[in-house]
Amino acid sequence: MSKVFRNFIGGEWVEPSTNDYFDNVNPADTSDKIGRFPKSGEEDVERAVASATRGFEQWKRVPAPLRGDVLRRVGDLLAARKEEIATLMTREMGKPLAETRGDVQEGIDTAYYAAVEGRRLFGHTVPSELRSKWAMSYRRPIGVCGIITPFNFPMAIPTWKMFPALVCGNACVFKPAEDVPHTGHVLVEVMLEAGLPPEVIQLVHGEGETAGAAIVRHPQVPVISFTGSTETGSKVGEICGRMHKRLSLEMGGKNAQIVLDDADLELALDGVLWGAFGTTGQRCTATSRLILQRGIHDEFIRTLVDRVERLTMGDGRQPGTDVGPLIHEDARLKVERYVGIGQGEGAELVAGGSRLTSGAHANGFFFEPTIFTRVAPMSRLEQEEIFGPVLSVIEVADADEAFAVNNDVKYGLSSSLYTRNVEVAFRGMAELDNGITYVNAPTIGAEAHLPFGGVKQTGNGHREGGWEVYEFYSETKVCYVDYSGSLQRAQIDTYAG
Ligand code: UN1
Repeated sequence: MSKVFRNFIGGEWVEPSTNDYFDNVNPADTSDKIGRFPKSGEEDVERAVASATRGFEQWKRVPAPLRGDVLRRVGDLLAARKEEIATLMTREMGKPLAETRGDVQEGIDTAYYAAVEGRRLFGHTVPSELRSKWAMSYRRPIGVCGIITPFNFPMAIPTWKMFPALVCGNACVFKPAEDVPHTGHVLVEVMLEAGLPPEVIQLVHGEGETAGAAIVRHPQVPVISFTGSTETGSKVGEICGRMHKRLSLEMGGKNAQIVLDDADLELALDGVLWGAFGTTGQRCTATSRLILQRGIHDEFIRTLVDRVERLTMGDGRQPGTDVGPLIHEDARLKVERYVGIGQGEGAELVAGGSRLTSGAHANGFFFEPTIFTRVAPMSRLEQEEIFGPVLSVIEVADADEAFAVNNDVKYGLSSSLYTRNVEVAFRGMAELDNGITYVNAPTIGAEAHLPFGGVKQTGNGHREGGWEVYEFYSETKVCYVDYSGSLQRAQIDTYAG
């Protein structure tokens, strides 16, 4: 019998109103059942929001530096439990231990940044155009924030959203992806142990279409932050638009690594292996296109294929595993479908292309790291997000053509440019249409203290991480204090003696 987990609603661990549960399984071995988690319904969300509203009334009055202190303790507790959390995360999500340790570290970094931000939350004091008048702005909390997160970064992404929201004085209703509820459970445990008042955080497990949708639609949840597919993001956006909610969307990518003839090829090779096949390609920032300049194309592909064939796939908890499984069978079917689409479009399959189904791979959702060359710009393989270990190679004549190919997709999260030419590097930074550009580093690996997000269909203009996210989770209030003792009319009396 696997363990039965609960929601955290109204300050206590409770069963779902539906009395319905789902199984959380290890994607590397589906016979390994981790636990049963609540399939929550509308009523659970209703209770969570009512409780979070009470929590908000209390929490918004706690001075921001003290709110920050709670987050510092969260960081300390995550650091103390890092290895344990990384292990349970690999078990439910599949990526190798080195990566899940990194994921927890991103949460720790985010906590410590948030702790310090509690002592800043800067507003502005500016001169008034009138005499004896003071003008200033400061940041106020907003209310209950609905936090809906994906499976690929079970710790980092929830912390990117919740920690700034909390330091700003908001309460959170958190629905982690149904593939990674265990990490979500432990995160909430840690937040409570650190001293967060119980009603400030609510954990509602369940499916996007039911629990997630109920949070998005709830009139007492004025802020929604969602990371997931562009398709679901559009649905969330429609509802939030109609209800005038504040919404942060972080969605798809079709990120490219560009390698020019003058690049350090060994460095570029290490970069693309990590960028394309790290997290089994299941990152919004994953390298799914490799744009190679003609002069180095053939040699680069030869070495790349050789290196890819030596990657070890398996259980991420085993030492020596380079690449873990996909998250579930639907993800694997999608990858398979795109392999078929690529072949149908005339691209050349030069590595991988198949599921692994025998021996140690028999019970997991494994799919070989896959490379297509001769991929035509504007083909479906080149344009659409696959979210798996599939790399499409496009050959170009020069840097200008590489930039054009990079930009000719509907997404715009990250890009990477390998060159030793400083002029071309700076031109790339200016011309590549992405929220993040790396020079001589892969498309993955954003740091928690810088703004994270993309242009075009990747997002809706907001950023997570860094200093910018604090603007999303707070409302700017402006105060004017007139101590002149007489009526002064702005724009009219400005120049009056
Ligand atoms: C994501 O894939 O949604 O930059 C987040 C990176 C990580 C975060 C990825 N720090 O690859």
